[in-house]
Amino acid sequence: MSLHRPVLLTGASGRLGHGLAARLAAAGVVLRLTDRHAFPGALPPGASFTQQDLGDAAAIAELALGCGTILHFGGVPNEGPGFESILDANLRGCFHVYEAARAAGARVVFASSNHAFGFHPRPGEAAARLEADCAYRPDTFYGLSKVYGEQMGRLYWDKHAVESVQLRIGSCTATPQDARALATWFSHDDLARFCLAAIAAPRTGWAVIWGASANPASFWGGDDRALLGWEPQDSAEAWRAEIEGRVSADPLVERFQGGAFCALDWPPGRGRG
Ligand code: 15L
Repeated sequence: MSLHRPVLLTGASGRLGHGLAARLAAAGVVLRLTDRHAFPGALPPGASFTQQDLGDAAAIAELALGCGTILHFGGVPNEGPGFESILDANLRGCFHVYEAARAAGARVVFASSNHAFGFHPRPGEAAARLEADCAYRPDTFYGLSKVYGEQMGRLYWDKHAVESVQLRIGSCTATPQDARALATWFSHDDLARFCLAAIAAPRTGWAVIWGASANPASFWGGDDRALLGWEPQDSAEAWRAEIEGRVSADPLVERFQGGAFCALDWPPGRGRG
């Protein structure tokens, strides 16, 4: 792959896509941006923008033609009202992106999520850090849609030799927001450096990366980062004094990696302790 072929970024107007576009353009990446919502503010230098829904397979395929990489950040980014909310963008949309990648000969970087693993207990005396090949334990329909996306990448690699990197994003915010983020925080700069490495890597096959900064308290262990030559540089530890007291009063939220997502729709009457 190469930094010289254009890169298609879906979800470019979203919380992560917007800042990522600016950082990648500053590093010299030629970007084709797309989102169903208008791009907020001025376009980064050299970038084009097409307002497009992921539901239109032909339009996505056309946008991907000539691209070396598709950074797939589009889709519903949180648990919505039930299963229907993720069906179009996260399931059908992901299929359209993989079909477009197959036709274009492009690599996919899939914005997966820690919520595909949210019902794993947090590491401690009874549990070790998770390795990349651990079992999926989604905490929501949203998390389940990320399992589907990762496994769609697996299918397209095994059957069609489409390369993909599953980025299991923790908490990507400007600064870490609570005690859980001492483990899960992923800085915007580490995300951008990761994307540059994933675009430039000579070969990835179907690879998996935990999307977190170099946090000593991380929930996650080994992954395929050596393939990309990428290491995170930031750490949530610098904010420890400020955030370590920010914990939930709900024991259920504190027990599992997915935090508050695990407590959503938890049946009344089922114990939380
Ligand atoms: C995610 O996948 C969400 O998109 C984001 O809103 C956060 O909840 C994040 O995970 C997290 O777990 O902190």
